Amino acid sequence: MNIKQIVLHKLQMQLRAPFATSFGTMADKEFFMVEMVDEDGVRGFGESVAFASPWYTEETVTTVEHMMRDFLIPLLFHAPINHPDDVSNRFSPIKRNNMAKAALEGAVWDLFAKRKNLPLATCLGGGKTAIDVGISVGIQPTIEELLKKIEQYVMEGYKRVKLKVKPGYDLEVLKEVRRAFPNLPLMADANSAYTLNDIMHLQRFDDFNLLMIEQPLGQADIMEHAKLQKELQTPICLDESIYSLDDAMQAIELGACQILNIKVGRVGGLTEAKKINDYCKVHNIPVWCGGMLEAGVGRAHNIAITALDQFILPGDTSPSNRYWEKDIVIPEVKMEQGVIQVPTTPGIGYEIDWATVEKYRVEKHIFENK
Ligand code: OSB
Ligand code: MG
Repeated sequence: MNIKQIVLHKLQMQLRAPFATSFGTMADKEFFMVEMVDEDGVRGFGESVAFASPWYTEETVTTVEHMMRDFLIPLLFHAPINHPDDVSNRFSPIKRNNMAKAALEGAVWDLFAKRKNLPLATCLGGGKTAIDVGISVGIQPTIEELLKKIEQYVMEGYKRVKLKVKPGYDLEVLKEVRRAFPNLPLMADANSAYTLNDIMHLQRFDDFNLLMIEQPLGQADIMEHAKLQKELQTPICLDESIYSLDDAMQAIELGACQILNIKVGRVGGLTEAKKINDYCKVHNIPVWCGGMLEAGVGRAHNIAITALDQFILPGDTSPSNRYWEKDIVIPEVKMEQGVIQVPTTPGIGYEIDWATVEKYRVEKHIFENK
């Protein structure tokens, strides 16, 4: 493949409802949709998942733009690409900045799959025809409102509910939710809101039969999670701590987690996500696909990677209408009876809704490979 042109479409979209976590509330999302054109006019699409501010990882929309423009796009233009797996090697002189890398690498994967006339999931080695869907529920103003929301989500068919928790919004909330929904597959995500001083407090989470507790401790930590896991019955799942296969290997070897949340952006792309999938399969570690409140293109990439068989647990990839009034892909991502069908058409399997892209677009940057 010879990449001839890359267009970065910066979009600003409002969430249908604000999303609150242990470190703040998001009401809208600003991000780049990457459009990539090769010498035959085939087009691939990617999405950068970084937020406007660096509260989840160090990346932001602005750092992603800087990295793509000044370092990563020139590397892609430098020489033809034989296979999407080559992109991560090409990018390896640039340290981290995984979400910027993943946005471009995702577009290369889509382009590659379209050239092969195959679904992206198939190219990645994913054999599932449908994926199980969970939902991540932000922190709510009251427990009553939370219970009402969960009731609605259960009726809509979601197969697993994840609650955002933080000190002061945890045990009481879990107790009430468990009381109302004794058999619901339930988990908690702390986004690093606790420390090792909270061991006794976190042990009380064991009373609620949770599938797992996600990222209770420091966003870069592995050691302390290993210490904590020894004191908990509830499996720990790592999110923020895992940037690469190397991190996953360390965490698993040290016993820092029993489950992994794989986010394609956080680990630097689909190739790295696939490597983590393969390693976890050998080591019997179930994985699932996390979310970054993606628009349709990022959502489609998540669906494709979730088609791999080690993605055993329902993920956070919910349908378009959970987030957006109008998504940027046609058709929108739909859930029926708790599953999303894996597309069978080439590439990401969704078309771009250009009218909607133009409606939300605030900037457009064109890069030509001359
Ligand atoms: O920790 O998984 C997380 C959203 C923003 C930042 C971090 C996280 C989340 C979610 C929601 O939990 C995932 C989604 O629905 O896309
Ligand atoms: Mg998380």
